[in-house]
Amino acid sequence: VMLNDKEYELTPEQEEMSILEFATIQGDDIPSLCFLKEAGNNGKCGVCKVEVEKAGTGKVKTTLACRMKMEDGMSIHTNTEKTLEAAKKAVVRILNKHDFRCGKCVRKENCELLALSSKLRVRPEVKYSDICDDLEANIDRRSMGITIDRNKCILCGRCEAMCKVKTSTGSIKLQKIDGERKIAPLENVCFDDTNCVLCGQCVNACPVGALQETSELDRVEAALDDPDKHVLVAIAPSIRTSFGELEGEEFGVDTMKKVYAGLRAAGFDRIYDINFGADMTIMEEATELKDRLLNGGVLPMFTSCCPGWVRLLHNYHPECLDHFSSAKSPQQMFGAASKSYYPAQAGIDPSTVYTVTVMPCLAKKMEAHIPSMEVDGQRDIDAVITTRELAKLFKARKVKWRKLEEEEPDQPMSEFTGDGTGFGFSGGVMQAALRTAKHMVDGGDLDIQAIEWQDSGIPGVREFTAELGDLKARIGVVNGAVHAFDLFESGQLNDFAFVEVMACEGGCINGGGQPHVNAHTRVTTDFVAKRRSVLKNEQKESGFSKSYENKTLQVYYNDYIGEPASHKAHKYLHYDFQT
Ligand code: HC0
Ligand code: SF4
Ligand code: SF4
Repeated sequence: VMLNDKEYELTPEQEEMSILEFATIQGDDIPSLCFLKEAGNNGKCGVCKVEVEKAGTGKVKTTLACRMKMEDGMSIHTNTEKTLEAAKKAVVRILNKHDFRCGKCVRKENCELLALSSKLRVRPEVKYSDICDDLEANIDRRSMGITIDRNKCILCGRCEAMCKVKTSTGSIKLQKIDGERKIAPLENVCFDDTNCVLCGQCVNACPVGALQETSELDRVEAALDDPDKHVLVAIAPSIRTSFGELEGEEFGVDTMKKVYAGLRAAGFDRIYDINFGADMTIMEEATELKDRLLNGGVLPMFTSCCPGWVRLLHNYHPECLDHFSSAKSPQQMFGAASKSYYPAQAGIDPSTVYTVTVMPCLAKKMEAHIPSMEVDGQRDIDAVITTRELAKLFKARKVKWRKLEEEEPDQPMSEFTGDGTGFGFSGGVMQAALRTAKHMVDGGDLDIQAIEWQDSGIPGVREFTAELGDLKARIGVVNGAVHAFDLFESGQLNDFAFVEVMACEGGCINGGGQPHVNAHTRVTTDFVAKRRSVLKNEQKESGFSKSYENKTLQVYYNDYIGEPASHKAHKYLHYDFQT
């Protein structure tokens, strides 16, 4: 085939591709706003016009690049006067219905519509205030996790497609509401009252500022400005590997120590790391697994640290709630310790402590809001901001990324192991829990590098057989919400002893609060693998250290909690996920 007068030989795989996808892989930037390969979305925006001459026809046709498949002998031109005019026209049509005031928009740094409008040098012909006099009526702020601003929505369908493909819940849809096509949660009720898992993958798919997290930045800023509050912050395992993307770094840069420095510069009183909480979760979860295996408890045990997965099970399989580990997630365990152990050590009044987490996740906002996630009247967590919100906080507080030097976090709640770090990617929680469980059962060591994962035959589910004492346990790792349904449909659920589920494909490194990756880069770069490599590297640098080796955590148990699963541990570190 010829693409812009350059010749290419099509591989069998490329013969199945659309012109748009093929050209994108060759580095050609055909403009488009609705194309999202991984969700199979295309054909809605009308921007990607190209000129094509099929072999032997002698006729040049203008067509949508996303809708036509590659064919031997084709000649394609993506950059002609005609295609440019068609793209401009289509973009102006979209801009005419779009609130094109970018200055205050959450996506101004990386909006795909703004980038394309600048590239094509087009502007709307209509003033948005002439067609809409009540902006607020178009904003849906009901959900704890997701806010919809329909003034920005371009009806590209990417969110709907992403939700369907990645979760199969179909929780967000283009629907006729009051005679107009609008994007909304199913039946236009609040997301939190639907089967939506609040994973936020729809938000990640949005090319503009129409879908966003429900922000808690105002509350965090108010706490920082309140002299009577002692404000703690802790970052999730997967913030260190993605935050740089928002400050102009490449994918896969480890920014952990600069993030600590930035948080200190932003005015937080204490800087901690949720990886410590991850080690806490492992101590409790492994103890519970051992107990269930040896004493005939409910199996398989399910991980309970991903609130997207927790919602999914509540909504679709409430009969299985007793499979959840009762261990709180690292976020909530850390929070409970920050309101009990920390004030006791520091000699301060727990009611003055305000605990903020930085999470790659929208469901974590919901988890922190669960009314009973508190101990002795102290909320475990007071506010949750996403990776993206952290970048906005740094801007608001005039923290200059380029000027930051690496700094260390505060102690005692920041020592962590390689196992804690692994929580950020799919499979990491499982490996960590099994290593500690094995140590507890037979004193042995599980070499996580030597684990040979097998394809279970169930889509998106990996497995291996772990040996714990005399027991052989079938272990499953479910990579993405949609595959949790595959596991249930397989009829094999009860053959497993322990199952990890992360709602987002790849785990939290690809969570719904992470930096946006545009549709083009999603085709050309395996950004999830690059983010994962940072965490794997940290694990290696730690010597693959294990949760039960965390010295500070041992002190916490010795001085404060007693044993894992003790009465006190249950009070602070466990939760009844069946409620
Ligand atoms: Fe995750 Fe977590 S690993 S869910 O992805 O378990 O959000 O990064 O913080 O809590 O540790 C998210 C990430 C966390 C928690 C941890 C777990
Ligand atoms: Fe679907 Fe997840 Fe978005 Fe809910 S948060 S609408 S489940 S993609
Ligand atoms: Fe949140 Fe991580 Fe679960 Fe995604 S995988 S919903 S980011 S906890």
